[in-house]
Amino acid sequence: MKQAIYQQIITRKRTGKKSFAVLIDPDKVDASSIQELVTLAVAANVDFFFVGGSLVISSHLDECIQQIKASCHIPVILFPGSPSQVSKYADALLYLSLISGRNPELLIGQHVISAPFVKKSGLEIMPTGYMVIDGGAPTTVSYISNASPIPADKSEIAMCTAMAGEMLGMKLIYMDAGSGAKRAITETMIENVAKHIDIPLIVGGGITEPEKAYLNCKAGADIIVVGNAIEKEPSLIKDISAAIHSVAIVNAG
Ligand code: 1GP
Repeated sequence: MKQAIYQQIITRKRTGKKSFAVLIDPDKVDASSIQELVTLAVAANVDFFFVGGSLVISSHLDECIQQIKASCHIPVILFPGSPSQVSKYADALLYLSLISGRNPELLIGQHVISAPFVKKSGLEIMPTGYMVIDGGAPTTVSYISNASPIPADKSEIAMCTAMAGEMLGMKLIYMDAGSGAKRAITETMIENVAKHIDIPLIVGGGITEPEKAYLNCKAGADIIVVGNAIEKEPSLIKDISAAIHSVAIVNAG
């Protein structure tokens, strides 16, 4: 099993470095906007591209990833909304199990159906406990999965869910308030979850400002994901990246 990207994530965590992932939804970009994002991301030392969306309607996922790969060395990690969003051109795949929900299809059902296809892709597979947190607006994932998000003020539910995910063998935990969330995840919840797990913690959904990204990292997030805000204002990449990379945690371990 390939592990290069995961090792990179782990090494960054061990050395106290925070990472920035720019989320690209193939439905919302064209060749020229991809080029602009890549140029800005390279200049800002962005660590990863996440590519995917809850509903990828267009069919240019492969082309989108090929274009990114041809223009830079930033690793491309698939963040799929459904099993059809797999592209062999990416570097790795967040193999998501919706552990905050109780829909068996998104916990294991779709994985069973797509397993041979996913394995054949040759991608690095990163088992990820995916937790949707209430962000004040119904998310596509909650609607489609018919699964309610974890209430924003129930840190202990988030903490226990993440701990269970880690003990079940997940390699990453992704806490998501949903794309375009009205309220991003609170630092209280991030801190609570981060304190109780050793695996890297990804946080995203509704982050629109460098300060919020900075505070999320201080609270214990290892990777910050931003999509919507950058779609609206690509130049934000520079400031958000600088804010995230300015957080250096002295790690005794
Ligand atoms: C959504 O976490 C991602 O799944 C990013 O959210 O688009 O709100 O930045 P935004």
